[in-house]
Amino acid sequence: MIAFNNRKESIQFRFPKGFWWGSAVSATQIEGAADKDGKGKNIWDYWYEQEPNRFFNGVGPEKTSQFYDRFREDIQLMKEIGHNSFRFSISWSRMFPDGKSINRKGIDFYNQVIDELILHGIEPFVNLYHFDMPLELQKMGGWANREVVNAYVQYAKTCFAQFGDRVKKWFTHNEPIVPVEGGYLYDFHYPNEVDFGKAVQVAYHMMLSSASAIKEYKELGQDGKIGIILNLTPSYPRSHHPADLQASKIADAFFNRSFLDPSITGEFPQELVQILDEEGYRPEMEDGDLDRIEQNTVDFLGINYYQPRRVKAKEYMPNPDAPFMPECFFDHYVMPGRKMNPYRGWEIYEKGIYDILINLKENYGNIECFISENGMGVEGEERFRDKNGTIQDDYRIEFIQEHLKWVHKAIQEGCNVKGYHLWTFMDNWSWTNAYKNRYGLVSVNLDKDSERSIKKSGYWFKSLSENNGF
Ligand code: BGP
Repeated sequence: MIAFNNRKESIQFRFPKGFWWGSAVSATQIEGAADKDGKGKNIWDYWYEQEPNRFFNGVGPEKTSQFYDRFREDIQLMKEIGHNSFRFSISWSRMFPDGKSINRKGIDFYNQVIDELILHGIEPFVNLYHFDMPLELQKMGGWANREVVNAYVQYAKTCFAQFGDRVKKWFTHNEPIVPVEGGYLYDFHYPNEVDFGKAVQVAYHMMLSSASAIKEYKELGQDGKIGIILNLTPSYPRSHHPADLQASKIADAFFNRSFLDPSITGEFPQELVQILDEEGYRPEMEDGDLDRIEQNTVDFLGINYYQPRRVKAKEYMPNPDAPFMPECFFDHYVMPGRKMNPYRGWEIYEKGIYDILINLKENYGNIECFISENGMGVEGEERFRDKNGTIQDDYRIEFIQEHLKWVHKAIQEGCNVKGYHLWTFMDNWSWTNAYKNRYGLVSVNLDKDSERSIKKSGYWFKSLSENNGF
């Protein structure tokens, strides 16, 4: 075991008392047991059956880290690496295999996970939707169909009733913009459509589902909090030229404010509403919807931050025959000299996390928030395993530290940040990328029956949590 000599007096970046240290996962990415104990299929199980070649190395969601069968071992490891909190998602299709009738064994499983976490002094943070639409509901049109909003509300109510006595931190969605982008604009999630109008309808229904679940939660009077988790990609213009500034503002409205504003303020951003109206893409709504959204805003916010978005004004007129897209209003821009993660093609810009927090403080009433995902994916990480079997991931420790410095600065300046969760606890299957990029504090050796071993970053995380800083 690696011991970090992190003496209390040498802590330079100390975080507020009670700071939440932990990590996040999602059901489809870790559970496995895709058809065990009555679980129904979700869109990932189905899409993989249809098109296995779309998945890295042809590996599908059945080959995950086996959390369903090994959760006690994993929770023990969480404890060992200093977690005081942990976010997971509930698999909707494990709870409601056909989208409508309940599976008692699904309830049993999550009860056991929650109890085991609490037994180990780890607070469960529970998310209701992480990209995994039950197949039977997708057959009805998924989020494009308003009836699915009702099914989701039933599912949410069941979860609150079954688990709400012990779970006090709830989230309606993780990164709701991603299924919109992946499923209806850019072809990286099922159902792989490219249809801007449908994308808008899907986004609207997801937002409505979030407000509806919040309403139900509040009516139950359970003494917990409910929020949403958004992937915020701060939008930076290429220059201060008004055309670049305007392009960046529109990108921000599409990709950040579309969910951020209604979730926190109860209102959609005017810039976006105007574009949708002008272009004829206003979604179908019913009377009372906007009131419901306005009256059921979040108690707190989870922020997933990986990389910024760099934007410039459009250089060419969009092709009039091409499908309508957000990119009709801006172009992406590669900033010269930007810092890259050498092991995965994403920009690293640590200050982005600070800019997000300051924006929340200045423009969103300094809402209570925490970093709900941030992390470094590494392709081919096995090559960093030393002769004792430990992955020497110093790059990950540095990545976390550099981001935490900015979080610390934001807190010093009054931002209302309560915690930091890393993506992720252990290496896991990730959507079409399958096992390509490893993110865990704990490695999962797929060649050895998913054997777990704590990485150097895991031991470091323990010292981080114990010292409440570094
Ligand atoms: C976030 C998702 C996670 C996870 C992570 C890493 O957007 O919430 O589910 O996938 O990104 O992404 P990837 O594995 O594609 O590098």
